[in-house]
Amino acid sequence: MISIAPGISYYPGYWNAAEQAALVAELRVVLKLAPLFTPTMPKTGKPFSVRMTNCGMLGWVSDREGYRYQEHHPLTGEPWPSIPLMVREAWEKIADYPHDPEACLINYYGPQAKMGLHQDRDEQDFEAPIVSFSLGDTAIFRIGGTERGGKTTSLKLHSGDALVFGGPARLVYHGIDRILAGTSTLLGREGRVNLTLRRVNKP
Ligand code: MD3
Ligand code: FE
Repeated sequence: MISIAPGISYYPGYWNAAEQAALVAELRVVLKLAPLFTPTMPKTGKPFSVRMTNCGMLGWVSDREGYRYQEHHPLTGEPWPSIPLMVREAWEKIADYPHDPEACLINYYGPQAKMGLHQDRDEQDFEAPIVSFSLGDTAIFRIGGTERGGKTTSLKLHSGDALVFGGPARLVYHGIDRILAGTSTLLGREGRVNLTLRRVNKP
């Protein structure tokens, strides 16, 4: 583990190659039950370049009505599938938080997808950390401070890496500048999957 700033723990290569393949197999089951959807921006309805789905009791969605967590898939109306056991066990190991995650947001980036700098503040509970896992192509991740317009630095996230953002880092600005297409063969196609495990409500 490498501490890259107060509240940010970086675990390069947290999952080995066999574990990454097992995780992808678990995610294929989740994606069959809860297909990727294209979120849209509040008010404007502009589509995100990232496609998403969720597993867990709650899932994050965005549409013209706004950003929110809800119990059902926006297209199928079904409850989200459960979070794979190996992912829940990883949270137990590295989150340093005594309650289970409620949401696991699954982001899929095609080779052209990106995510602008933002804060994650749709949760009620900022005491819990957010844990992220990267799979597939390498991404250029940008991270700033808690104020918009502050200094930022970038970090390459590789397949198998884990990051924990807690305490003073829970409300930092962050985003994905770009995907380095073709840097991994794990997914059997170009692109990147990111999982973020979240606590939404206060325990
Ligand atoms: C720091 N995802 O889903 S993961 C997101 O790679 C999101 O898909 C990016 O930002 C991705 O909201 C970045 C790393 C991450 C996730 C959530 C954080 C860093 C964070 C929340 C607070 C602070
Ligand atoms: Fe985020």
